[in-house]
Amino acid sequence: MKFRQCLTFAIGLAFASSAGAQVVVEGAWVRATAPGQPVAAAYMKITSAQPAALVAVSTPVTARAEIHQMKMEGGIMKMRPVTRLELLPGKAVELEPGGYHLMLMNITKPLRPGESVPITLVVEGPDRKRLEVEVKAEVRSMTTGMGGHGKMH
Ligand SMILES: [Cu+2]
Repeated sequence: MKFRQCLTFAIGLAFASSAGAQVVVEGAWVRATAPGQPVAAAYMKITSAQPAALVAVSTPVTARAEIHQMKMEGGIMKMRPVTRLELLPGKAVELEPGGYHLMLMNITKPLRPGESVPITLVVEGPDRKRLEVEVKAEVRSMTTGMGGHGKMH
């Protein structure tokens, strides 16, 4: 599985910069969906060199992609959309299961393991200038992933 891991790393790394901001995205992945399942969560690690904020996301697989936060509130796991996810300079922000994630809603076609989903992150830099970061998120199933044996074909 060494080769696969290298490949994942290569396609999971995106880098974008402008005068206002410098953003690195690592390890982007999307959870595979079952047929008829309308939502998928996407995860990644985002690091901005300067104070910035993730303010919007978009993807060709759906017209409705949101930034979500998952949080325990009174013993219940709650999920809510956020309009702005602050990126502190040099501090990696992890979008991971149980925390922040990107939510792709109203998906009409299942996302299968091994595919990749292009996602555009809109990041607002300190000068309020907006920067678009293109990410390719690898689709992974819940059962494969860490240490699992994914079917190649
Ligand atoms: Cu969500």
